[in-house]
Amino acid sequence: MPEPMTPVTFPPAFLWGAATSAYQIEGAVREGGRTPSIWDTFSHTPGRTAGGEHGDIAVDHYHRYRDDVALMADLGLTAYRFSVSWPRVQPTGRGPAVQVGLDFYRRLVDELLAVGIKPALTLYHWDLPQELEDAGGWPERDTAYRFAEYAQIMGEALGDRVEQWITLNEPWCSAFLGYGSGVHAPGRTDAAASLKAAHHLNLAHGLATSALRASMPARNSVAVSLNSSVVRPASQSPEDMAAARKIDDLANGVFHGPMLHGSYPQSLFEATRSVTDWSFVQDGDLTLIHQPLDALGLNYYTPTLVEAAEAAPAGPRADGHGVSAYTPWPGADDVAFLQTPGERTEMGWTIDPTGLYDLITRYTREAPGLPLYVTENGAAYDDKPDPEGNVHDPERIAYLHGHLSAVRRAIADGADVRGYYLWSLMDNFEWAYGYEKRFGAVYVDYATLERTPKSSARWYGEAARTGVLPAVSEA
Ligand code: PNW
Repeated sequence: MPEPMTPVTFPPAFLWGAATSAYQIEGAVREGGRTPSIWDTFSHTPGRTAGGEHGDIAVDHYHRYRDDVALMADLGLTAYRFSVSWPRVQPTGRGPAVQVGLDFYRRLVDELLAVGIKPALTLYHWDLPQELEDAGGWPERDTAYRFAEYAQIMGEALGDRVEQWITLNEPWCSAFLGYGSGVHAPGRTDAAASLKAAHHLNLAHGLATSALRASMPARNSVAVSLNSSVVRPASQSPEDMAAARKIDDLANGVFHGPMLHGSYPQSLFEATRSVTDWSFVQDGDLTLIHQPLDALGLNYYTPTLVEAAEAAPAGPRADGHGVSAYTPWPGADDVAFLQTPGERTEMGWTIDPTGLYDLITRYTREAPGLPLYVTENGAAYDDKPDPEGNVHDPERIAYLHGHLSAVRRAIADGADVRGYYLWSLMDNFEWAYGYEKRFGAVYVDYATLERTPKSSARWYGEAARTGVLPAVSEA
């Protein structure tokens, strides 16, 4: 995409946010009656995360949330997306809420509101209470009902002060990285279970949406954040186009279909026939899942490039989703994943702002009238402080400039994008990669947990304060 020469200006009400998630930043895993989530168990299992790293302390946000909110205010952010740790609120995943857990999030929200930052609360960013996993986890239908109960508790507790609600973050990762390839917690490798998990996450979303509606003021907004792949065929050949459609079903259709349109794509059933007969979908489920939403959250990092292949032999594979002997793409052994050409971030993910434009315009067509938010977008780089202690990250500024320009272009072309949440506010626990991958706009020194805004944080803060993207050269 050509660099725009004229200033890139956003609508005045556009939200300039940053995003985090509970397990990645909070630490304090044994405080206030919190019990282990599947990510505590997984990260403490040898061999699961880089260097055996875990979120026991993370960046200690649980104790430093006041300072972190003050930092956001100082930068000029107008919105903050965080997630609630389910086992902090309902340690066993059932029964009455723990007051200490609710109080933590109430204090955090009040702190945000006091400085004029709009909270967006995600109910589930992957930290399932371990007890619910022991009872079967997401492949077990009851987990969806437990989630709805938890949503009800949260709606009653915080519905008076949080307007923006997100049910699930990236259920694709929960289902297919958690139960398929096993690179995420709980680390299971069972293709049939991963599709069952996907259906129960859909059901959980629908039931939780209804529970939130019933438990909080009608003015509040309910959305979901999907990791919405931009799947491109390597060529226009019918075989490559079919491969791309199959991956699109498995990445997008499996969630967007039931949530937005009330049905699974027929082609998804066909593609996965060798794995499951989908008999776990009960009469009435699609009605429960297909609840009216107030907005759709899109998380985007990089596009996915595929081609048709001979059925892949079993064995380790690297497809940009971590390395595992098992695939997160059930029924797609005849699809090969290619590296999109171009510059890459530290994750090995190719930088492609056009993908974000394509994603936004696609969902503008697919869900007409539904406001969109970019609920995650960002880049990992190998940031290091200079001798004066400053952290310069011009690559991240260029990444943000490119992707925000793509958002602006989509708005100009008629898309209703209401806000953008940079992933992430600060460096944090990057799941299976541990602390090595730094996504933050704010640098965290892991020895002292001291926070230092990188130059990208200043750059982004200026965009937030002015509504105009500063030039990239101001890095
Ligand atoms: C998202 N993949 O994770 C999450 O929502 C964040 O918690 C995470 O830190 C961020 O993106 C950066 O990774 C993903 O393999 C993890 O396709 C893996 C994939 C996608 C998103």
